[in-house]
Amino acid sequence: MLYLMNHKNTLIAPSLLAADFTRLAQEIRAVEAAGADWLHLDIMDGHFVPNISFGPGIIKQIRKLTKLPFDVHLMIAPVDPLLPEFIAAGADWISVHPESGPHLHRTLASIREAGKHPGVVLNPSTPISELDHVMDITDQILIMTVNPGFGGQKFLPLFEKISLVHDKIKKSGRGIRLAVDGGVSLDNAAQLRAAGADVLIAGTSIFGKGAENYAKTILQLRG
Ligand code: S6P
Ligand code: MG
Repeated sequence: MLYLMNHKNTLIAPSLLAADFTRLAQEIRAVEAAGADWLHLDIMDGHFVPNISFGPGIIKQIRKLTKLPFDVHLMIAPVDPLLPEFIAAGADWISVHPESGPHLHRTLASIREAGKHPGVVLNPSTPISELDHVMDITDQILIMTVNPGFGGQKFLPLFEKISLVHDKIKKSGRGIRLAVDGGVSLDNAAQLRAAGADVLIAGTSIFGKGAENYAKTILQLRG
């Protein structure tokens, strides 16, 4: 996949969780017009994480509203039985936590077999070694800089972990995307980019500022 090898640009993925859900269509169109690269969709089951968000039905409906790639972050367990639903609903990138199923390699392989981009999400306490034997079947590594479950939490400064994963990606020779999620803002974006992050996922720091500021914030996060 040559296009995976050639990226250098930072992508900005607004996390819909922080949008105004009474105006979902307008919010999605507004971040697309403001220059967002992906739309990040957080799926929570109240079991794997202590909160519930939305499911494949909503994804299917909003798929009609935008051409933005859907970056689906699954915080559900067990994750495997519901994968086909998210694939059918229109997910483009699907990232899973190693703790959400018994066979990470098998889960990632099934996402790839469906023609989607598999990703691995590491919680703050999840070791980098979880990536050791799945680098060849991963298109995105997502480092959590909060414990998953809620938007608007305090950023955990895991810059060293991000740099280590960046080195690991370099060694792999594959253009795996390195994403950071949780408390990302203008206060830490430059340092995250310097550590090697090339996808910045941001909820509160984009949607919290009002639609008139979406374009400016996205531009500043991108650096
Ligand atoms: C973690 C959360 C993240 C989301 C989040 C980011 O609980 O579920 O995975 O992507 O919405 O939001 P914020 O406000 O920290 O940028
Ligand atoms: Mg997320």
